[in-house]
Amino acid sequence: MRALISFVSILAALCCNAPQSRAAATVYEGFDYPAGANALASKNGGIGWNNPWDTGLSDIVAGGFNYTDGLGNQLVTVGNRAAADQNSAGNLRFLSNTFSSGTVYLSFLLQCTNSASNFNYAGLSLYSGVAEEIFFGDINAPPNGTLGIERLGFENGFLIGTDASLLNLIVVRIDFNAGTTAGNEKVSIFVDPSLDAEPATAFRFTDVADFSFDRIRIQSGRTSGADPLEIGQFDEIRVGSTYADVTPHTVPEPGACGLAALAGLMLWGRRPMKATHPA
Ligand SMILES: [Ca+2]
Ligand SMILES: [Ca+2]
Ligand SMILES: [Ca+2]
Ligand SMILES: [Ca+2]
Repeated sequence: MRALISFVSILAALCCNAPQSRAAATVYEGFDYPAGANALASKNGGIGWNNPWDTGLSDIVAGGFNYTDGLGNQLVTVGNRAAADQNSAGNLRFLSNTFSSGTVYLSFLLQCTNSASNFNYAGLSLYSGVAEEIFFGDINAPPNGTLGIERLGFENGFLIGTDASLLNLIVVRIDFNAGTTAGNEKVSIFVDPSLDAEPATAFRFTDVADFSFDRIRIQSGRTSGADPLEIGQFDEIRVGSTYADVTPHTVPEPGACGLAALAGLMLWGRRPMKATHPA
């Protein structure tokens, strides 16, 4: 039976994931750059950006992050990943557009090292010009090591039950001007969601103070010298106008896999039976 299971497992593994056509993100950064220390500075890849990354000190690390959801769907990825590895010396980059109305989706992969310590942080921020407006990641405030959202100058929110030390896919939906106060935003966050459809449940913040954004920053740091530096590793940053825009993926082909497995089982069944008792 163990051999049969192995055989079917191999068949399943041979069934490749099929590409699924998807609407494209309006902003994309897969960090398809050569690995190296402080190597993100001045890089100019991706789409939807107005200029290169600035001269911050983030590294490019060999090997991109990947994400597979519970259904076997795999996020489309390219290239390597970035690591914000020096104290409050991350990288910023302007977008081609200013986002301030309608529904906007943002997705990125994030894994934080040393996240559980007090007063250190790592995350992605949305800026309006020189002003940091909102931060997503591990906030430099308790409960430490939990993913959260910080609207600068306003309240923090925490995504209870999440763990910033793990590799997480974070999908943020911003409904501009849909907050409970006129002009404010409604923000919904999905952590490690299914890629094929927007989940019904989310961490929801229904009255986030009014903001817009035209710039993105990746950064980590600490606010107390007693704490180890937190390192945030980032990959596959996307902005789009639909959930599908920011979750492009390949899907397993159940039809082809099923047929292959069935054919394999039929062949298996034609093997000569082993005697279970001595003749
Ligand atoms: Ca990548
Ligand atoms: Ca560095
Ligand atoms: Ca921390
Ligand atoms: Ca607004």
